[in-house]
Amino acid sequence: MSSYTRKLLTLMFIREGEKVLLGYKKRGFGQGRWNGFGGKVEPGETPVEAAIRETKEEAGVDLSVGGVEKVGELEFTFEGEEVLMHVMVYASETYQGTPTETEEMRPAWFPVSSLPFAQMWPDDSQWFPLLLRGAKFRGAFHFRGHDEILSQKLEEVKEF
Ligand code: 6OG
Repeated sequence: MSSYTRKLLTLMFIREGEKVLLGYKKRGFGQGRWNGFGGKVEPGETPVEAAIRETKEEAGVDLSVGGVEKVGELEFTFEGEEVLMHVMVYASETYQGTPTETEEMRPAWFPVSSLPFAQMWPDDSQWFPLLLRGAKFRGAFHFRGHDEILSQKLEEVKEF
């Protein structure tokens, strides 16, 4: 058994009617892919505070704690690597401000019926349908490199 160093991260999806706001990651981990907004939870922050801060930093929009809902928990591991990414997934149906390109992300709205899964992390096509129908979920994905899923678990949960 290998022991993992756990890293706590956040991932935020803003939804407006039949559209979802994604960001094209211009640099760093996941570069070249569309994803929600998020990053590491800093010491002294709750995960939801981190999720709101990261969304402001990366997309320039303001969210309120009351408008944010936790919808998922995902664990990612990578063959040969000792890090376990524990990602808290959030959704918000309200926001303030105009999504704006930043150094890290280029935001764009996508219709829920045509999300760019070919340019997203491969796990996303598994759990996005749950997110889109308002279900809550827990999942774990083990990767080889960044493109191949070696094993996975995914289950719907009633609440967190
Ligand atoms: P920074 O390095 O930008 O945080 N993340 C993933 N998101 C998806 N959809 N699938 C994955 O499969 C992911 N692994 C990490 C969590 C990294 C951001 O990327 C997310 C964070 O929001 C492996 O600070």
